[in-house]
Amino acid sequence: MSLRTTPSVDYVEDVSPGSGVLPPRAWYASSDARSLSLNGRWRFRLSATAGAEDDSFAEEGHDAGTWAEVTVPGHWVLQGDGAFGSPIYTSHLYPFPVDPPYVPTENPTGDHLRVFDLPSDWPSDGGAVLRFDGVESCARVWLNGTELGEFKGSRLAHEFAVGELLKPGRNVLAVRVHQWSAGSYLEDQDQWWLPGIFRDVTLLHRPAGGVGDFFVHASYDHTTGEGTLRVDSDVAGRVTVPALDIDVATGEPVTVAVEPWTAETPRLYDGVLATDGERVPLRIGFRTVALEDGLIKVNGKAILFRGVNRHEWHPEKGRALDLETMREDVLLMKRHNLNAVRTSHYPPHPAFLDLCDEYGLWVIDECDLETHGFTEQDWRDNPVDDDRWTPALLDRAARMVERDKNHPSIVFWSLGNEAGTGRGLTAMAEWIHGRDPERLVHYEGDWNCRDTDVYSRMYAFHDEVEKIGRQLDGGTRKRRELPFIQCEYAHAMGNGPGGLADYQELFETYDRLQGGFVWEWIDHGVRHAELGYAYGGDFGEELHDGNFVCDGLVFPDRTPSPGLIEYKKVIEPVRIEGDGADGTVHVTNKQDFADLSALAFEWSCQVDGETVESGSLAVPALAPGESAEVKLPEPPADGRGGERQWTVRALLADDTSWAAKGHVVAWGQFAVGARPLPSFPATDRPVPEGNRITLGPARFDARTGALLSIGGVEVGATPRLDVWRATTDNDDGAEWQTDTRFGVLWRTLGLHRMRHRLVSVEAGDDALTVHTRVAPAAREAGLDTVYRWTSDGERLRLRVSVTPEGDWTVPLPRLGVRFGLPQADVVEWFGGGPGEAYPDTATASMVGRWRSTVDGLQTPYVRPQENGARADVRWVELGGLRVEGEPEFWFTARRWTTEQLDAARHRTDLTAGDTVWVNLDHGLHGIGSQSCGPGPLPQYFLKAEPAEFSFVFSTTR
Ligand code: IPT
Repeated sequence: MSLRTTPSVDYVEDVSPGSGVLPPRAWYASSDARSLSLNGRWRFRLSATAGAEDDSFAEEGHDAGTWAEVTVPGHWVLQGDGAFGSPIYTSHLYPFPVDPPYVPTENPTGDHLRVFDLPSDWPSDGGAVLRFDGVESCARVWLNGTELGEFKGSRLAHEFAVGELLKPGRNVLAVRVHQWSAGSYLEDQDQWWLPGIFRDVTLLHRPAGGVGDFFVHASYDHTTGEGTLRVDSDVAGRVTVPALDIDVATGEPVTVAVEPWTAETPRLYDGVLATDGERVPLRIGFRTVALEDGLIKVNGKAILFRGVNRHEWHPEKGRALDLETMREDVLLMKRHNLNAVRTSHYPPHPAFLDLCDEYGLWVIDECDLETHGFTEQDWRDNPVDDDRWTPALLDRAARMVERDKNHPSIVFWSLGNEAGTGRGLTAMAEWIHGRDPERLVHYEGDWNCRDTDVYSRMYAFHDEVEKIGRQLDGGTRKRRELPFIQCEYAHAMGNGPGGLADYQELFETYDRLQGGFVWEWIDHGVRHAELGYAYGGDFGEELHDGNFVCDGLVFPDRTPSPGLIEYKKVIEPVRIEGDGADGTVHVTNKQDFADLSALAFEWSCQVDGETVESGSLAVPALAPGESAEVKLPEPPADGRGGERQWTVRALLADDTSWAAKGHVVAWGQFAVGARPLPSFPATDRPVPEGNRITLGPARFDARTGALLSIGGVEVGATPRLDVWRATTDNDDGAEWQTDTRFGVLWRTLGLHRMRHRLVSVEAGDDALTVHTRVAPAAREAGLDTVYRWTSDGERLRLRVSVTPEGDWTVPLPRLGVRFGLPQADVVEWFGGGPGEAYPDTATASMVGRWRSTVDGLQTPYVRPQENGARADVRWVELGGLRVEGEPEFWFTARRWTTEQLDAARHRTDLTAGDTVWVNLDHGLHGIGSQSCGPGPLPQYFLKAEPAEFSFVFSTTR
């Protein structure tokens, strides 16, 4: 056999999808046909260009003994400790010149070699197929020295027929992978560029008479309660479903009474497709997806997506996910009340879709297609509007649909993401509609809905969404008749997203609004020895988009962020409202299909945040959409004169596949009466003594009015006005945002460098009054601030009065006081918790008694920024002090200053100092989601206006 010695690399820049590959087909695991996983350690050689090495490595007997090794599935840039290059992050810019279909000469190329023994009992009949589930971005393949072909389409399966080439005993599989190819132009998703064989490689025996491709059609007629099953199969055979007594020939429909499949009730029936040579297990879910009355309906009912966009991500393995990680995603989603996933922006590993079928999630399966970088040239030369590329687009559409068509969870096919518009997309939509008329087609870029069955948008502001809900948005006639979803909204970058509850209210008010998918599931931080988690720029990329890649509801290690906790509360499938005064609870089943029989309800009553009584609450098994009023028992007597409140929880009544009995699904809280405010008679008078003033338990500096100590507690830094916060990603906003970005304005105004001018210190009859003016350099605007200290002999009260002076056109980041304590560790408070909350992210903040440590209060955003505030705090104790608020306040404590937090780029930049910095805030500005969406709604602005608030300090030791 002779191999070329001068390698031709033309295929790399060829727009065609590839050659030598088998037609796409359904992805399944056979019951009886043999398979051999070729995952594991492979020999690996990296070259700098596509044609640096000849083909001889693919030849039998090639000595790869000096080569390195990599793990398959995997990305070579995440292996070898940097020896194999490093990841590149760009959001939408191509990291190479836009010169389609050409790619740079510097084209990292990984030669992979795997020698394997064919098991001695490998069947000799039939054929064999070699399957690659995902290779980025272009692969050329040889088996035992014979070239099989080459392909592109990174997150799609590709198979080669290899029966003739397999040998008993030793076989040599050679795969050359190029990081860049013409296909890269179609794969400009907002994520790390990560070359490699990153999904499974499997050798599959194909027995004679075995199953080829098949298509399970399982519909449900909600008017009769019957399902109709028809399995079309390339190779004729029989289909059996024991639980339904079904035993029919392939191609033949059969109708029987069934329980339907929905995301809420994911009933799957086990079946078998048997041909002469093979048996394939089926997991059948009966459901009918339709566009009816301008609504997306499943089984005759309109559904509401409570969704999320999921990229595949693991902080060490990149997009090479194992089954347990996929399951963790699904379990976390179910436990947080999510019911839908958009597989942004490519078909996921097929096992993930099995899990969606099994646990119950609606899926928008998205094609591996994005050409976003062409927006930089007004979409000129966009491959989706260039017939030369259409075969590649159709190949991608077919590879998605054929691979995934047997999943009941998939209700929409999505053409791709951010690819502009063009004939190629239309061709894809036409092909998909023809091949699978039983599902709907999605694509966001098509605002006229020429090719789609839904009007889909991303990051539309609340007011526009409301307009669309009211059908006042105009548009083409076709669009006006379609339902609306936000395929992306609520950008979860850093602290946030804010405004979720406001969106949900709209979704639940207008029928046309069928929900949305938060952007996005997980922060794509890369585990890094020095930085903790790396983001764009940390690998020295010449072009990058920084931490825009860390915008998930879970941190890189999948710990839920406060955003996920908030989302869980906002999308509760049961709404629990109530009137604490008259003891009525109003329960509504917000689900589309399931009644409430899976849930048990519990009430508890708290006095000052401590539960004093609890019991179970009988709530009828309400049907979807139904509500009921339920009476609470008499509240416990108001003996202590404390603050009384009810908490009602909905818990899983039994274990489910995704959470254990007792898991809290939803809750509501309602006050029995108003909070009694602390009474505080100012009985003591300030006593000046040299350079000190004593007032009750406190000592002050007579010259500056600074608080020095309260009782035995030294105060490291006196409470003084603070308006600054380490701007969040949402404060800073995206550069292309046209609305005001307050994070930028605040800094321009100088709110991060306020100066405090002491006007006077006055020891009066019953108060020590310190008058200051707080303002930044170069500006006339300032805040006249008066601190009035009084004491009742044991405690100390601070009243802060703030009057803005000059022209304040911007809201304030925060308004409160900051002080320092030399030591504090354990923190206890009565107020909102357990997690952080801000004005427009506070739905999940539950009023109660909470305990944490100062370190435990920090939210580990990958790029450090304002975090960790607790809402509605009545009192807090830490470092020997107790602080009570009049009114309730926002509490934050950290071992570094706001300025240090602001300057940090990674968490590893933050080191604990010897002071615990405490912020007691009267107000905080909202969070919004302007890193890629609207800023906070006006009702969450912290306006610069006159304010007065008080704190009562006492010691706890
Ligand atoms: C939108 C993209 O579809 C998504 O992939 C991601 O980049 C997201 O934004 C931001 O994180 S496109 C947006 C810039 C309008």
